[in-house]
Amino acid sequence: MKRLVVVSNRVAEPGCSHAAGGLAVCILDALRKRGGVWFGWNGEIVPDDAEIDVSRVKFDELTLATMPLTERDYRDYYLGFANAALWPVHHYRLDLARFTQEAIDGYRRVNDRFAEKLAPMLMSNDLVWVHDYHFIPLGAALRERGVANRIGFFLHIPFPPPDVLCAMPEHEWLMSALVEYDLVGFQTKTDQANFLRFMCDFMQGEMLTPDLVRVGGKTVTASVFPVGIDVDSFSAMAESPSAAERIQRLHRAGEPRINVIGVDRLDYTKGLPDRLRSFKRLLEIYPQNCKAVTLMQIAPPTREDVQAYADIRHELEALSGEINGQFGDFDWTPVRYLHRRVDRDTLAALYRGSQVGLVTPLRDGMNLVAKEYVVAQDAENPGVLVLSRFAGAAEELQEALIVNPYDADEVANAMQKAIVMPLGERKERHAALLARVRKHDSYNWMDGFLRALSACRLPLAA
Ligand code: GDG
Repeated sequence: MKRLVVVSNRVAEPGCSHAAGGLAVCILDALRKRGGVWFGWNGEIVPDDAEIDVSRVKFDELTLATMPLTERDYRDYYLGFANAALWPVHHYRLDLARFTQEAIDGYRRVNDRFAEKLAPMLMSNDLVWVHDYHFIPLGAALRERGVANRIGFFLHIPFPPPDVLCAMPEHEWLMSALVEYDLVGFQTKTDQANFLRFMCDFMQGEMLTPDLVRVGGKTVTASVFPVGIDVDSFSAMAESPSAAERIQRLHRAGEPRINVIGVDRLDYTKGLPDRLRSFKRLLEIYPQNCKAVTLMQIAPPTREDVQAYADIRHELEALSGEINGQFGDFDWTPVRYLHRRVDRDTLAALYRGSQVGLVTPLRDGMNLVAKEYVVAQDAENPGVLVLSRFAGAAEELQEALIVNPYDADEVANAMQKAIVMPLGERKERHAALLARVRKHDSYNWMDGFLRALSACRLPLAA
């Protein structure tokens, strides 16, 4: 079997995946099974004049090869371009996007440096798998350095419609870099279609087959590989005796007869203020839920150095305070909002102890929380998933209650439907959802991508 080399911005050590985030979760699940090298940033920030070296740590079959970023790189590449330009544009939020020349230059510089360090580490047979928007031009930078290996790219976040994308300065440069990969993978058919439309309408691409496009003498395969989770290990966590004990404690803590759960990094794409407004509408339209239903929202901090993230935090705190002030009582807190990370076992227990899973992003590549919620349920008495139509997961998870997260009344009505749903219907929906989550688990995702990459025609050596 060929050696696998995975590249992503952040590398997480097995056992302490401190970065709460979907990408780390699914890469680690995948790499643990197969072994290989994981190359990326170690989370450290060093002075601008520091020497940058790659360090290596081995965990059984997995080698982590990491390096730090300089202060300037962190500011320009990570905060400036990746998180203040690419992230909002790809989530259709041009209003929040900030473009500066320093940021674009920093993005190029860091991609070049990663290519510079990675190229000599590669063996000619390695499969190289680059992840996400931080490294769109990495494949092209590797090709410039003579790397002729098969290189694949997977985009974890949405690919926006061409009209949105072309508002970004340098979009032509970025998109032409994607053509240097042999395979580009997306979460959904919508993302794939947006990409192919961009290639054909804006870059004179020509479709050779439904997923093979030729652009300026290069061909690239664009396919769909929905990300999944490690179903068996997550369901074991949710079914463990310690989870049962935690669930009992949750209910003993008193308040909720019915618990609605939300788990999201505190990111403006996740629709948290809209979610709280929907919960407020639930209490207004169906007042019988007062004192009976609690929304528990876990929202660990993320990217706090970007202004838009500080803003969303204030908005959320004000809203939860307002709802608790208006509706709460001595013996009932309607919204329990935790602005911190909880450990994964606790999360599994919280999902299982909650009758409604509320996953209502305004735009999301896939959303693993939706899948985790389904897997964590007791099949004999499962809870109900309320899912945004704008999460990639909605393309598969049709048996959830699918909602428009911008429409507070629609979400409130779906929550009410979930709360009163008869056991038979809950079981039926849950069984169908679980089958779909199993079909696209983390192993199938990795296997599907790597098979497709291996099947791509080798590029000509540079
Ligand atoms: C990106 C894309 C795509 C969250 N809070 C805590 C915690 N988490 C874990 C969840 C889940 C993961 O983080 C979040 O994954 P998502 O998929 O929901 O979202 P993003 O972080 O935005 O991930 C997304 C994903 O990449 C994979 O391709 O699905 O669309 O945006 O696993 O459980 N984990 C712990 N404590 C927390 O407080 N332990």
